[in-house]
Amino acid sequence: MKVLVVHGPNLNLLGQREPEVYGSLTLADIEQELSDLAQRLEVSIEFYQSNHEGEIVTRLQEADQDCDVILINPAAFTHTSVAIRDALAAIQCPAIEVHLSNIHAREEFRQHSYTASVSVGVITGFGKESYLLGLRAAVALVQPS
Ligand code: CA2
Repeated sequence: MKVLVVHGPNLNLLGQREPEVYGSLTLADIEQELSDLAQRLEVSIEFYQSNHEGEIVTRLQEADQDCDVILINPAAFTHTSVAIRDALAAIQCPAIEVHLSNIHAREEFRQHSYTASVSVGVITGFGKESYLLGLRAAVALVQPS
């Protein structure tokens, strides 16, 4: 079983600015924790980060061929991207949406997600734990006990 983790724009800056909102861990720190958990759960995991909407659309289309489940933090594209929504809707591979912050407790423009309704579910507001819970949810989805 293979999980693809997709990080949207500016998440490569994690840990460098706005630690009060997004925590002080870097993206590499979060990926290390996800890799450790994936090893314990005996699943393979791959990471992809892009600041470009079209590149994310292309990677999602490719994921349909090489992955079983997607964990995605579309970042700002959550609130703007019909293209990423359409890509998630077009592929067979299920997706779980995650956010570090609680998007429903923030500015009004962050409270709507274009991608939530084409995802299996959304985990938002638990910092790095959103990703770790998302990975557990992804494994449970594909390998129900
Ligand atoms: O809470 C989340 O995970 C978000 O997806 C993060 C996005 C934001 O646009 C969403 O509304 C919620 C922002 C990711 C970029 O994070 C930064 C990290 C360091 C410095 C500046 C931005």
